[in-house]
Amino acid sequence: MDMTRRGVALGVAGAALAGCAPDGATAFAPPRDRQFPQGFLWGVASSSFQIEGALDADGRGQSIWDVFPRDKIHDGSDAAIANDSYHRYAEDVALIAGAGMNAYRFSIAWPRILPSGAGAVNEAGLDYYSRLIDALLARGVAPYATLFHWDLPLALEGGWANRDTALRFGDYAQVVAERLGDRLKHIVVLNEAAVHAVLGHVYGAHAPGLTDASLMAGAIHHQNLAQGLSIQAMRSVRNDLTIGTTMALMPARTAGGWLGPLHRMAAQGFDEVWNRAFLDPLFLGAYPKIARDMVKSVLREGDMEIVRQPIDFLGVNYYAPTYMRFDLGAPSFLAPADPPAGSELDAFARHVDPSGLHEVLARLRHQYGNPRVYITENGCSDAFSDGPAEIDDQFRIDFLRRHLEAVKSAMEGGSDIGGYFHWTLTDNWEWAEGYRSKFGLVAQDRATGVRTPKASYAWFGNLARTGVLD
Ligand code: GCO
Repeated sequence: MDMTRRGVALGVAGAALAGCAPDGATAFAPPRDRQFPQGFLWGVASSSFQIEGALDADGRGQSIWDVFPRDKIHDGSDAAIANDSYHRYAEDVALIAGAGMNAYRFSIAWPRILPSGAGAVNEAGLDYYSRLIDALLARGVAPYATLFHWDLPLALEGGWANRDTALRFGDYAQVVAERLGDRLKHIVVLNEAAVHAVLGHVYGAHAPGLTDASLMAGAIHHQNLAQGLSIQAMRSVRNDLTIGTTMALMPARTAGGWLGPLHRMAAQGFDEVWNRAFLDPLFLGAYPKIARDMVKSVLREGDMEIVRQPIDFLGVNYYAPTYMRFDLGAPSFLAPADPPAGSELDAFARHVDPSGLHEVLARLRHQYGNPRVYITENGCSDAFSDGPAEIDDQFRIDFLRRHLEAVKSAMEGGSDIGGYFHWTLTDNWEWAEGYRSKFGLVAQDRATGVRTPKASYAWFGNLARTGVLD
């Protein structure tokens, strides 16, 4: 089973067996017109560890991903060079601007700014992002910087299990706001805290590679707390920042069958921990029941006021729905299920289902006060291969078109959606999948680093320039 993206069974939802969860895909109305509004953001997203390389350059400290065992990476690779974007960022910017995109979501590596996670600021690390930001602005591309895309400084003892990490994150965010905020106006605080918490701490499939379900409490709550503290810290030094955060939102569905009601309860348990453990504290100021029971050991008085910060936008990362089933033999009776027979599958064997994106967007509208939303990631991989990329990637164009129809339809239904960032610009190092998974609009020759646009690059560029979904 692919543990990087598939719905995973959580050993955490013993109390999940109550209530009902939404079940199954719901069709959405096709968009009435195919013109996106003026000013809509069209961009690509990336993350520091997946593209930068240059792990030893200019005083960068180690991150938890630097020491993640290579035998847990499917192709045994590492990210020592990746896209070498640390040195070749000007090529990335030229590709982005050359396609007519007006925004770029990248992430800042915390260990480049604060090599020990706290304390002394590394000027050379700041300079790199300063150069990148200047290069983007010079080409009319708005920088959107994620503060934490999983490359936690290794020096922070205990990682997210330790409450102190949340405080240090607040300090780091303040440094970024103070030192880059004159030109960097858009901040994405966290990337997919759920993925980091579950795959990194329960399944060990991602760094820090731990397999201890009791760590979920800290991994969830201390990331939420860090988010709140960092927003407060950044607002205390600048009042002109647009601040949001990004979540991996997945509709939780069931496999059906005669155990249907029990399966639906399993799906609800998953939903509470994966989606609502992050949405509810931020927008509603409280954890849902199962997540609350889980985090109570680390929750302190006053925390929820810090966690519930007004944000300017929510970033939605969407790839696929998840399927869950009740299983007496599984931890807390919760196990992943396969998508229904006959479902169209992506390279990760996940259900290709734009209706799931529409469902997520409708949920935000109905249950969370219709926040301003940017789609901060969406995309699909070429078929897994250690060979070259698929340059004539018609399947990707088709995937994008259908998911953007879901976005436009949600907008016509009243969702406040301001932009779409495709994951990703250039094929890069896909965590536990290594280089065999390729999500880019642009291919990269790994031996030379030379970038070659795929067919989808031209298609997306046309969309970015015209705003018309052909
Ligand atoms: C994630 C990360 C990205 C991935 C992308 C494709 O969501 O896992 O944000 O780093 O590379 O999602 O799986």
